[in-house]
Amino acid sequence: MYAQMVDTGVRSVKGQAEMTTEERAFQARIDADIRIEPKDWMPEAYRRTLIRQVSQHAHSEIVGMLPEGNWVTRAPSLKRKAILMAKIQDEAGHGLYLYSAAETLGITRDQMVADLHSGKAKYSSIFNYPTLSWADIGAIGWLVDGAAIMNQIPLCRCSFGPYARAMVRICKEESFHQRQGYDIMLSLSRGTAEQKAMAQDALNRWWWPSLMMFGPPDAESVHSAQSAAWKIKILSNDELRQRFVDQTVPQADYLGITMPDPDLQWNPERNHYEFGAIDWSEFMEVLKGNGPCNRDRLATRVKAWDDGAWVRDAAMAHAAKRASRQQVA
Ligand code: BYC
Repeated sequence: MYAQMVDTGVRSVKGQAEMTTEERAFQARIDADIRIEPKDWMPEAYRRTLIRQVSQHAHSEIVGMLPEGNWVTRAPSLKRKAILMAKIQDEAGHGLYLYSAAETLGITRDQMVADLHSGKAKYSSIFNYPTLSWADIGAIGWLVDGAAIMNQIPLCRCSFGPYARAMVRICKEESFHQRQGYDIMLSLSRGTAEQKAMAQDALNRWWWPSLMMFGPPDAESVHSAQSAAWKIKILSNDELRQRFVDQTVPQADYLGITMPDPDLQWNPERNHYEFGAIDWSEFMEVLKGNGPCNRDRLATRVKAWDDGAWVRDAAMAHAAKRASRQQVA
């Protein structure tokens, strides 16, 4: 169902018999856990898959600043405001490392930005939901950064060197983000009845979209098989989602708030939490641009880019002037 609705891209895994000599040698390096570096030969589809994933990851970091930016001026204390600003700046940094990693694959930053602005390139579905209360900032740190870490720790071992190395620092910073979110949720859930209700309401709205962050079910994931063979993906969408649920449910219990899932239950035989059905039609709508905030997020990014044109022009003029002075000298 899902596969028919999206741009299919790379789907099946090439067998050894279909590979060229170069492709076989490349796959042997991957199988031996030898990192691929930008100047190494790589199949065109490997390059394209990485450009797609890394640039979309970078866009997610950049667009991800917007829902949180909405609360900087309304943070409940100076300390919370300083922490939130530091977190948002970290996200900008993550976007920049990731754009740089993608550039090593032969795409320009201007092209990546143009693809985001035209709607050709995706960013994480999660950032198309609104932040309605301060508790949402807690829920984003706890759940969204928690899901991001779950996905990104394995990426530190992915086959493409620049992406794997960028992930190491990003994961360290994300774990501070997750802790700050959980700390907000802890304060609210230890607070007044009204504050606890805010924490519960935020969990109710962010839980299911957080589970969708891991992507479609494995059986319907267009890119998974080839990305796993190339070790771009180390764990599958469903494996990561299950790990996230298993890690997060006890954290909700500790907060004294309840997951909005009547089917959630511990299965001692599987040693996992079973959870209810995810509404994949909602996910598809968000991917198609029809989430609650898609249009607003994109319009805000495009405006920021247009408003910043004079800064880019000034930097280019300055660089050109310096270069011509150096030539004269
Ligand atoms: N949202 O075959 P599949 C963060 C797309 S934010 C939107 O499974 P793949 C943070 C997918 O792109 C987290 N689109 O794909 C920042 C593909 O469409 P295209 C960002 C999604 O790539 C600030 C199609 O569905 N993290 O860190 O093998 C504050 C088929 O899916 C989503 C990353 O980007 C989605 N949720 O697997 C706080 C991690 N899911 O491209 C936190 C790196 C799927 O063919 N990315 N799609 O048009 C990945 O690990 C993988 O790309 C995914 C998807 C697991 C997301």
